[in-house]
Amino acid sequence: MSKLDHSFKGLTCRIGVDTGFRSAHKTKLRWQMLWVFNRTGRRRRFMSTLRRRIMGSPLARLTIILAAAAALVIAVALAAPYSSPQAAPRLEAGSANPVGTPQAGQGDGLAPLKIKLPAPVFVDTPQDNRVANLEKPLGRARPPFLAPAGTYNAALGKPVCSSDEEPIIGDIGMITDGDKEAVDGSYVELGPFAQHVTIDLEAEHNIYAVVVWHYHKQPRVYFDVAVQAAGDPDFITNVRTIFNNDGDNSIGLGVGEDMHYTETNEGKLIDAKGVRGRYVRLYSSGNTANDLNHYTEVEVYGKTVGDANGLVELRLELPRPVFTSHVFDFSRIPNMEKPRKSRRKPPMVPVGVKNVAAGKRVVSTDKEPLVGNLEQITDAAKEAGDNFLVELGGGLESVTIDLGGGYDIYAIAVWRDHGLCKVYFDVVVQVAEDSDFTANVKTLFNNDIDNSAGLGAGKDKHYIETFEGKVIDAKGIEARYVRLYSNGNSMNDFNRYIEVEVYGKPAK
Ligand SMILES: [Ca+2]
Ligand SMILES: [Ca+2]
Ligand SMILES: [Ca+2]
Ligand SMILES: [Ca+2]
Repeated sequence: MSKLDHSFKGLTCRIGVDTGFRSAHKTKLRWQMLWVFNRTGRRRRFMSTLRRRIMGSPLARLTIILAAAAALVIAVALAAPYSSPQAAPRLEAGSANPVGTPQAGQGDGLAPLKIKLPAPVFVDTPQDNRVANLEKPLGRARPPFLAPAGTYNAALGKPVCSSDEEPIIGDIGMITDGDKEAVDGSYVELGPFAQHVTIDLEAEHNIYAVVVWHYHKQPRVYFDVAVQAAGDPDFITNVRTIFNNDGDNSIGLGVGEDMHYTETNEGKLIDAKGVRGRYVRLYSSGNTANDLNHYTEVEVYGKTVGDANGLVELRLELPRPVFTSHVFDFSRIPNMEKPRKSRRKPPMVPVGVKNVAAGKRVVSTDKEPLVGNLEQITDAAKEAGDNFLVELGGGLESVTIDLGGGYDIYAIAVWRDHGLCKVYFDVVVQVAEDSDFTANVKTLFNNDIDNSAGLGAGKDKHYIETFEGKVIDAKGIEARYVRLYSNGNSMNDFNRYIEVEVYGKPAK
């Protein structure tokens, strides 16, 4: 099996978590954490009473130790599975509201964050509760966290750097790759003692929450966890600390007053209260199991702050990535786009730009598609798979979308066939004022380098289909009709579409 095949398998086998039987696991895991927490607290109080008695009566030491052993056995046995949280030890202040809930007076427009949780992993490792200032587990699911509508995970696929540039296990990019399962191959291991990682959101955001999963395969506690946001990569301007449990200021960011907490599949959700920043840095220095530092995933929920021109990053809803082991020598195709390691940087668009192609009428040079029907090109479904495909005949074919009126168009996103790794030929995208493409015709993209389609020789590059689609920057051009051409692909002569989106605003 090639290395590529192996990584494909690794990625695909993790898709589709969170199925039914796991909800019982979650309940059991929560219950177990709370029970262990309560039990440890009782034992701690008992032991301190015991010590006082031993100090007062040294001659009775042996008797007391024997009695203590018996009492401990009884105490453990009495800590019944459903012992109530009220019976818990003293460490409850401060953890009563571990989830940052919305501040009163933020008004309408709040919505619960949709945080997709990884599968809980059950390992019978007892939780180490000797950690000072440890947050009490909730014993139930974390309540929803409300944030302004339209808040999204701005960290997904964004670049990360680290104080340890050569991790012991994994690579730094895994911190924002969307995979948060507690399995080998899904976490990064950084060197010992204090280390930090910095995520570049690539634009200023109002940050409402940071969710971090260090390593949730065991109920560990990480030390000196601190999270900061800043306007610059060196953390000099506008630095804000949004979490800090470094109680003795050993990492030097100030004495942290937040509590230690135990890793779970829910991750740690930190209320960032809308703080503004482009860079988010996370510190830690070892954990209850070892001196090393781990990250499985970090999510930063926020919204972009418009730039000086009031522009924001275009937000696309991406379909699920699907990988195939189809092997093709793309170096044989001329003028190929260089594959990107990180996700594509989206174009900047005015606030309020929407997909104006959704549900709009589509016509084609091939009136009877081989697979599917033309409406599916604008039906908003864009997952990979036969049910979502429209396949047109062989050779040069085009589809035309009528937006139903004039729009200022800022971007066009095209998913042809991202379930298979292939390259389409003679991809041309045009817009026009009329359906015959005679008035105000503008070519926005053209990779027909030999002008075989007759629309002029194009200079744009060939690209491989992926779940990210192809996004073409249209810079606010006014038009009513959008036409897309293609002429077969690297596998066969047919022309496929899964979805086309046109981002715009009604023209004034
Ligand atoms: Ca990850
Ligand atoms: Ca410390
Ligand atoms: Ca051509
Ligand atoms: Ca579709």
